[in-house]
Amino acid sequence: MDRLGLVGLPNSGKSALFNALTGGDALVASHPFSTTETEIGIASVPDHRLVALAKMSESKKVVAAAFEIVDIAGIQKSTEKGDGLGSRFLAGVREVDALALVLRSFEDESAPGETDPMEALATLEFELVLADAGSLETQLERAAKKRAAADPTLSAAIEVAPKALEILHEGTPLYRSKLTAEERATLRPLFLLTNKPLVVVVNIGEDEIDSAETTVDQIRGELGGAAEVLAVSVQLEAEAARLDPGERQEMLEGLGLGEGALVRVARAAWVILGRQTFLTTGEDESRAWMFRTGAKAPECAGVIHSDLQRGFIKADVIAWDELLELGSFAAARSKGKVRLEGKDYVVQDGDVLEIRFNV
Ligand SMILES: Nc1nc2c(ncn2[C@@H]2O[C@H](COP(=O)(O)OP(=O)(O)OP(=O)(O)O)[C@@H](O)[C@H]2O)c(=O)[nH]1
Ligand SMILES: [Mg+2]
Repeated sequence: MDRLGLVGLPNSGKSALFNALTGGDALVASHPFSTTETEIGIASVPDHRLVALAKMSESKKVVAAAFEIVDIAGIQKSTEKGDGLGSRFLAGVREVDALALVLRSFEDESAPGETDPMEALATLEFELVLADAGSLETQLERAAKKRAAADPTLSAAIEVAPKALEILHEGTPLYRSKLTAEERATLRPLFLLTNKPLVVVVNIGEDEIDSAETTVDQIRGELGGAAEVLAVSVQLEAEAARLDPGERQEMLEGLGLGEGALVRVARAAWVILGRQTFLTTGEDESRAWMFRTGAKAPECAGVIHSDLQRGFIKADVIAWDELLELGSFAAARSKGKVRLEGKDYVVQDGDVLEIRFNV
């Protein structure tokens, strides 16, 4: 399961976003550093394709795609007095798959904090770069001491590391740098924060919904293609998340918030992580599965179970909407609409699969 780590300045709305995404109950409070313990929750992502297929198959169980959300303490400017309580909490997001920077734009006098998203971005990037430079220096020293014992993935990473350190010393996050995709992949075992894919969530006030696109464009312009950027009215979404699904939909639509933050954040995360969805459906269970964009049928079978990858023979494949229109796998088969695909088939987003295997 992919993990998304929330990073932001104090009182930016990280815990409120955490609650909106996970339906959780993290402490949301108007004083800075209200979060002191790293909290992990599961965000189960609504998918209308899955709902329709489950209904078609009268499935007993429905399992949505999910990811883990990690909420940490607010990041403090290290130039300010004290050590910056939040900075050591960055360890809590070292091992996530992607970072979500929460930038506050909403105004609220009772909750002191930075409300200029561009300022917040600059501060956070500075702190992330500082943390990465420190971590990389330590790792390089350690590697120099025991060069002989180094394992090969790590030694490849250590070879690219000086170039990365130079970039960090210039104050540039690695996701903004000219490092190639390959170099970034090589560096992955070093768990650097700015080497992770990035989603930026601008937390807008209820009164800013109409002007949000301007702010989003500004951030996008600043970051170029380095991140997925979206605006979320976190407070409203957190309130909506407490309702049951029907009422939530009604509230979101009433406010013009469409599918809601969860679906939008999930989509942004999956774009930046290179993930797509395939589905399985039957009487027992309908389920959405995440797979690596570009993966072939056996790799996708392996997402379900390693036996299915090992013993992979063929996959029965049909697009979800086509299947829905035909009403069942049996009907689709009798009309010759189910394709029998082999091990070189590149699975598409929204494919429904039945794996034939033999172990
Ligand atoms: N008006 C408004 N208030 C918000 C919004 N999101 C969060 N808040 C308020 O801002 C305050 C801080 O929210 P939290 O979610 O606790 O912020 P945080 O980033 O987790 O803060 P720390 O854990 O202290 O770093 C709370 O009083 C929230 O009610 C929003 O979208 N609009
Ligand atoms: Mg918090």
